[in-house]
Amino acid sequence: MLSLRTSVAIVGAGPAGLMLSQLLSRAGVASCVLERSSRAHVENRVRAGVLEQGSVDVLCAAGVGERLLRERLVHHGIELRFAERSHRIDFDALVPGSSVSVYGQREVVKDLISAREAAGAVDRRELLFDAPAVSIEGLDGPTPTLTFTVGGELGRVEADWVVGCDGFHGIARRSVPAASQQVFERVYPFAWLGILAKVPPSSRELIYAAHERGFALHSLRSPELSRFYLQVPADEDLGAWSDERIWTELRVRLETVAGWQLASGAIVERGLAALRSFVVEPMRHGRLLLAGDAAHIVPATGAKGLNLALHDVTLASQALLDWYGSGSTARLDAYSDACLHRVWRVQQFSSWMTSLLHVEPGASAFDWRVQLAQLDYVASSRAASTTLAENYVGLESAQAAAPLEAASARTPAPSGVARSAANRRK
Ligand code: FAS
Ligand code: PHB
Repeated sequence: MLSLRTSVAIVGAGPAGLMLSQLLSRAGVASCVLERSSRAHVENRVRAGVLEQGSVDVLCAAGVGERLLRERLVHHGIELRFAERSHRIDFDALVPGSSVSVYGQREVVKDLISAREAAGAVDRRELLFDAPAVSIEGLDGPTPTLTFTVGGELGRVEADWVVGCDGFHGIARRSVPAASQQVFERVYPFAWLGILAKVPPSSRELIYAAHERGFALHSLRSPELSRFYLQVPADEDLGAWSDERIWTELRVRLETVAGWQLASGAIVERGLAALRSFVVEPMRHGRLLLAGDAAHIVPATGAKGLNLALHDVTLASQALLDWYGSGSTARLDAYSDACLHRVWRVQQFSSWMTSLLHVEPGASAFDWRVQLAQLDYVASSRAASTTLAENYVGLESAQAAAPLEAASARTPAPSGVARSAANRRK
């Protein structure tokens, strides 16, 4: 039996778990990360691609921003494509000073693992791969304990705190009695077929295309690598999609404006991803905090999953560092509500963007016309475009770009409304 003792035991070495261990380590608080998969598997998982400025800022502040700042692609807009038209959502015009960064999630993970390794975490068994956590006990007491397996051996970690960063299929959320949790879920009646292709992008910015046959997304990773997604039925068989069929369908859904052509190339990775909205409340139980996909899933349409995960662990690290520093539990007590406030904002945006761009199975001709009318409104109304832009770049980034007090000074709330609301509360 391998016995370890640490301050914070972290389940999962995805971006959330790795980032949390990096933030704690830089502040002198020890952690132990247990990861069920191999390092190679974790480093090669192709997933998210878009970082909000707030995420870039926290990665830089955590000392893992050097390659990110060197290799990222800064984007100042996205394109909506529908009804044989293209409309650019211009972040600079709508949310002055805002942008997003295209930088693959697996690059973020590689940077974080490199930083943890350089700090000696792997040598000191503070980051263990091929080490699945199998149980979590004692969450209501001062010393929760994890058991795990590594190299065919059983191990246990004693800690002050456990943070479940083990994703949607992890054990942390399931270690809490169901009666103590409330689950909110929507499974969408379609999925995404995603490919990574060795072909220069055919567009400088991301193209979100709404088409009667289904949604398509042209994203990218570098000047040589493009990322694409196709809406497919929820129970689709990946084997039914040859390379040729994938490129043909991408062309049908993306080549809808005069003069624009899609370049194709070798597909180096492909996969199916279900689309789901999921939230578990609360995100804390005694000495267990939940963070990232372990607590919430958003449909990838809004490019938010990774950004939400990094936001959660930033709050978790601040809360834990307060406790270790002064014994204060204020941020720990507020952790769940603080995370959930942003989680639900992002849930609303991601589900709205998903319904805006995808075709529900069985949708009627009327439904499609209504959807086109909404797309046309978003494309032509400054207010609607601004709503999309400020949520897409991330509200903190939007507020950082235009401080709220400046905005409210320009448009003071009508006193009548404020008064009547106050009256209603009496
Ligand atoms: P993760 O799921 O990334 O990491 C959890 C880790 O915990 C994994 O490494 C897992 O192996 C480990 N683990 C699980 N159980 C364990 C146990 N018992 N013991 C030890 N370790 C355990 N988001 C976007 O913004 N854009 C996208 O395009 C996008 N595409 C996606 C495609 C797919 C197929 C999936 C599944 C998700 C996608 N996401 C996307 C969302 C994704 O990026 C997540 O939001 C992000 O990975 C969240 O990070 P973590 O919370 O760290 O969870
Ligand atoms: C990606 O590049 O993987 C990506 C980009 C934007 C999204 C979803 C995925 O909305």
